[in-house]
Amino acid sequence: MIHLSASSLIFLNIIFFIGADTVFGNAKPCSAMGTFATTTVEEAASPGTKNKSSENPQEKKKCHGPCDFQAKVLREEKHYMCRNLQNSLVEYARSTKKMIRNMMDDHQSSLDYLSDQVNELMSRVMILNTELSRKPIDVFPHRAVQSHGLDCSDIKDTIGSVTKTPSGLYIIHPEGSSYPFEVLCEMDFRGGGWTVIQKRTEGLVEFQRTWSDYLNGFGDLEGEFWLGLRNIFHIANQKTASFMLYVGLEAEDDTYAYASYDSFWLEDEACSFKIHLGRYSGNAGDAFRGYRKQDNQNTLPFSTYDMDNDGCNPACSLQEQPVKSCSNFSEKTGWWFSQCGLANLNGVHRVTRRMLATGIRWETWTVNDKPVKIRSVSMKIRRTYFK
Ligand SMILES: [Ca+2]
Repeated sequence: MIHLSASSLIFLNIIFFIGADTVFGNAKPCSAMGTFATTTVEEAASPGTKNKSSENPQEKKKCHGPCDFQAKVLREEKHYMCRNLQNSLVEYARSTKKMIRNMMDDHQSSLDYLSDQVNELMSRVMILNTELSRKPIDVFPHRAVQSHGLDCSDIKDTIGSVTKTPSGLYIIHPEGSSYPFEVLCEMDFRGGGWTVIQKRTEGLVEFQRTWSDYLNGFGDLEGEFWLGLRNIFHIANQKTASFMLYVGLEAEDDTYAYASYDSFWLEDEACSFKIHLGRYSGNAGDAFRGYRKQDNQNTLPFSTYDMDNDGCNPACSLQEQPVKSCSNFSEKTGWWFSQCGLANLNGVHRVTRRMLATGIRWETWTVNDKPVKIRSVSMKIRRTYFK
């Protein structure tokens, strides 16, 4: 601001000096000014012409006598104008200096004010820090968390009717649940309102987990996760709604397939969350039921390596070896194993440099009679609307 003003002033000064120079030029001795009142404007504006005119012998003759006097008057006029100009310049410089000084003073007082404000804020932060370090437990008192709805479908139907509900994390509190919890809602996929209960992508989250982990859930809702049997139970078993399950599968070669079940619910914890699936539709095949009776996982309880509820009791023969625990046989992952069945979306996700040696299984999705290598998977549920 100051720099701009100063440069403007310098520019003004230059203009002023040019103007002053023009004044001096016009006031050169023996110009036509004053002597010949009838001289044209052009002559007055051109000193060269004027000098020529004054050398004209005829005009010199006319100038006889008063010419010296005229020159004297003009000199005095010039000196007078010079003095005036000098005074004006001095006055101008003085006022410019004063203006700049005032501006600098204004800026300094603004800086002082801001500095005071910063100091005050710093001292407040110090006080708050001191208070926080004194009371580490009472800072965030326990209070009820406000939920957005009963589940993602409910959020879409209620909040979504008023404002746009983007896909992302929401807090839900399903009927029958004693606590609210966070879920990932997909609001753009197939009409929206999907609560994601399982997701696998890069294989960064370990799925070789205990019963307790599968019960309560694990992973990162913004990455890979298992929502937890209790949470899934609370959502899918609400009295006022029925849910459908959608299994989305992506293969190593970027192809996509899905399996959808028009009814999905779980029995309670005492019954080890036995799975119940309705009618299948899709293009990945019904791996939950498989082809043979012993493959069928529908109505089977959930098993982990430390909680064996599978269909191999006491043992099955798989790949010509006796298998007592399908979870152990599946590298300690948890699923609704039958004997052991054709599906395990919680299988170990393994990507080597060239080969995708994945343990994620959905063996009804085949190419050339071989199961497709699955790179990523998600399981999501949505309210079923009866029309
Ligand atoms: Ca067993």
